[in-house]
Amino acid sequence: MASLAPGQSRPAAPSAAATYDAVIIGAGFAGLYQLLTLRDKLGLKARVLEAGDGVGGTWYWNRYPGARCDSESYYYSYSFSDEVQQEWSWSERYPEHGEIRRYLNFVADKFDLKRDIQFNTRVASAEYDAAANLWRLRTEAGESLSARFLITAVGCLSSANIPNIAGLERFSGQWYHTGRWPQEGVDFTGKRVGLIGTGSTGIQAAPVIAAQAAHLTVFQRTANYSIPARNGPVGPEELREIKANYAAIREKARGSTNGHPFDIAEDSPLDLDEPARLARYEAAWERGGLRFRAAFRDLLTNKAANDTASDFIRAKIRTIVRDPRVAEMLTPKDHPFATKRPPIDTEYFETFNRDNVTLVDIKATPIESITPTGIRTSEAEYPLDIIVFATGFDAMTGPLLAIDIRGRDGLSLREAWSAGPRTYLGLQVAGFPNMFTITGPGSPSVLTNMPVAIEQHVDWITACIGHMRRQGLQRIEARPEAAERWVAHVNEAANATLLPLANSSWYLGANVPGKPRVFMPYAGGMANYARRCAEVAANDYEGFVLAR
Ligand code: N01
Repeated sequence: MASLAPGQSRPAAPSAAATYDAVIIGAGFAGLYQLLTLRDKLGLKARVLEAGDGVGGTWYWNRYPGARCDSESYYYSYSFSDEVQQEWSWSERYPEHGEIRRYLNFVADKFDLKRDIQFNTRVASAEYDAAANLWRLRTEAGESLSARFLITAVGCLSSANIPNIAGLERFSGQWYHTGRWPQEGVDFTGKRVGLIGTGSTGIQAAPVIAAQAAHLTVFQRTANYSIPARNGPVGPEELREIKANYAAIREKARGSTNGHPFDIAEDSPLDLDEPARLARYEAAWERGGLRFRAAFRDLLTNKAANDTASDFIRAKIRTIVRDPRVAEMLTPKDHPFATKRPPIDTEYFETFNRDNVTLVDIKATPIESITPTGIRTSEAEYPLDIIVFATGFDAMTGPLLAIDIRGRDGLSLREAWSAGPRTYLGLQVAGFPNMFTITGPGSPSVLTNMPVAIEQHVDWITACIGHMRRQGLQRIEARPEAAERWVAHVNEAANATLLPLANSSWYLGANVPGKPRVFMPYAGGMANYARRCAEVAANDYEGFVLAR
């Protein structure tokens, strides 16, 4: 059995068909906080089932070189405990994956959560038993559990997308997906490395791999925009100020469009003359990070406004990258800036000025196969020792559909979502009573700073279950017509933005062959969404059926 993380205690295995008030799947940000509220606030008998051997969720699996958060540490964190906020000190502006794991272990230990987490346990199936009003779960190891409430805290980006490229099984070197990175790390010293994928992950990994490997070949399908992160240490003075102002910082994040505690400018780039516009973009570029999007109010709603940002970044790429041919290949042309989740980087474009880095455009010269010794495109063969797949995830629905979930009358979630995910508020699926999906499709989730979205969902679910227990209610289920209306509203919200213009975006499921193209997250804004959820609860949970 795997060793325990520091401070981890091993919970007893449950007896056959142990029954809980709630089973939570996943021990990342969402699962940990959900366990805490259900167990310690409501006094429920709750258990977390977690596939990994430690807490962390996305940060348990994503340990690839350069993996760090794109949101800033002081607000990519829990807000529910001022003690945690005051006791924990972040070392960098953007926390590295190991530091986030240490943070989550600190929280789990502080609240003694691990005694109710069963690690190394992957859930195979969950079926609703209507007669007993219970969810019956089976793990891959064959254990059975049942629970009144099933709460999925499986993350939006946890189901690795490994492209089906002919010949991979014959490759004689090593290959890895970034989202399943070996805990012991990978030594690239002296190796010829091929990196497929230039999303946020590939863009973080490329400079770090290039600095260590003998040679790095980046296989790019779609050129991407990226903004410099401007990472650095957080000094003691800054830390003191953050800790003194946490209440205001959190309030601002919760009241924002995407869970970030900063203001979005109120004007449009089209209101300014060119020198003033460029000066604004320069300042935003120098400050770095996802906040670049806040330089103007309408970058995601007005194509002409967006063009000015896209052109600014294209010009930056041409300035940074010395070889004009390579710069041209790296210049995004087929989608507006930020319609795919914008990466932030540390010397990504600069990496292509190194002698040991080659860029291959696999839209122009597609990969034909993986050979025993490398990758063959329509034009050339690239000898490799290691292949890194930074090819992303079967996002949002993938982790849920990986479990055989069945609601009323044996209806599988896969059938219910055959034309794309349909939820009410991203919290429940009609036909799946007492199942809650934390940051499920149809909620703001991945369009926000995740801990804000997670805390809002957990608090809502906890309040809902608390209400049910006080009222003696045993079952809550989304009404199909409420879900239909919500799905229509989710589409409407997406169509009011430029987001659907990115054809190959994972927001649309377009990165996974055969996946229905539906814009999955809710683009109407975090604060609006939270208000709507609060109204639903205040109106006696309108849109849900509650029963004894
Ligand atoms: O995945 P992606 P990611 N052949 O889907 C390419 C979050 N995140 O892991 O654009 C060749 O964005 C694909 O090409 P294309 C963040 O929300 C957060 O990078 O589809 N190439 C693309 O270039 C992010 O958005 C953080 O044409 C193939 C790349 O692989 C999300 O995770 C850090 C291919 C996949 O990009 C996902 O990012 C990192 C194929 N068959 C990620 N299939 C932090 O906050 C796909 N590609 C730290």
